[in-house]
Amino acid sequence: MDNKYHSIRVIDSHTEGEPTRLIVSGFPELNNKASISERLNTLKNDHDQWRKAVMLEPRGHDVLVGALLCKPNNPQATAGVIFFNNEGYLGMCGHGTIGLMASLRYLGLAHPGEHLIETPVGDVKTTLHSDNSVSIQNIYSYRYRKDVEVDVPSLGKIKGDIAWGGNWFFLVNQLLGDIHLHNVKQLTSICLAIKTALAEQKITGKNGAEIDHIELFQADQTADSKNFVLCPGGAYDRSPCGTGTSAKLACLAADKLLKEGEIWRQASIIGSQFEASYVESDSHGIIPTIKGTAYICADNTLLIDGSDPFRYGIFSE
Ligand code: PYC
Repeated sequence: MDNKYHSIRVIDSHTEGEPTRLIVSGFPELNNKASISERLNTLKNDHDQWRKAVMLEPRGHDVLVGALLCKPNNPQATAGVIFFNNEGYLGMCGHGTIGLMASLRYLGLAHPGEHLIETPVGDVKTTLHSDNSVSIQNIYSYRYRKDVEVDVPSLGKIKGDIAWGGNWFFLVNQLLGDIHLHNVKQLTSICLAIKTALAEQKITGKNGAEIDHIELFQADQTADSKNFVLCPGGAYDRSPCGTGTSAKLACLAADKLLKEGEIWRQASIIGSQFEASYVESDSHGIIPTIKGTAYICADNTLLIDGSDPFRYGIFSE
């Protein structure tokens, strides 16, 4: 092949409708001795153009979550992973970890059984089941604040809980719009207005962390609840969102509405579902387990032509 092309091998999958692009090779070497969070910082500070090349148009799009396959520090771990999207980096990604496991299985790098995965925010235990479904035992999740009021122009005062499930979420139980695919535009603008108001009113997660995921809920006939999750890049999660479901379980546990070990079925706006449960961790938080299924969509080589003015994607500074 003409050596003006730089090749990046990717495996694309979707987990309950939400896509993950696993980067198998072609990214710059990050120091394998460094922790996964240190490697995330190196990627972000020194090589961010490669994230843009695979996440932004014309090779990517705003719904896609990227997962860079990394050599783990712990020899007992199967892999390390750094998650990102069109906007930047994610601490953890539930649907992405399920997609990662399906892709590792496709590549022959993981067989049914238990696998430890290193992420920038901690280790995640996963189980690859023989029927292709995957369970992930997420990191410590907790509700940080209950019934926080935010004044949202055009909506008025909205109450929500702030919770951590590997990303920061603002969870609104009040029905603000029908959670249905025909209503995505309205739900998106509601969530964007809430996110902007939270930032303007300096309502944050712990230690001033930005709340970058907004989650709305509605009753559902086939599950315990249906959600709509707006992700930081402005796209909605097609899956029920692994970290968002973890944040939901943390709130349910704190309100004593769900017992340890009890199953919670969280549906997404497209009707796909995660099965979730938790074990208590301490008086404040829980360890959630999320189960879902991912399917392989493509085994691709992305080509980056050195003379392409859009080789690092289409973006505005
Ligand atoms: O499944 O945790 C998740 C997730 C985060 C952003 C998109 N999906």
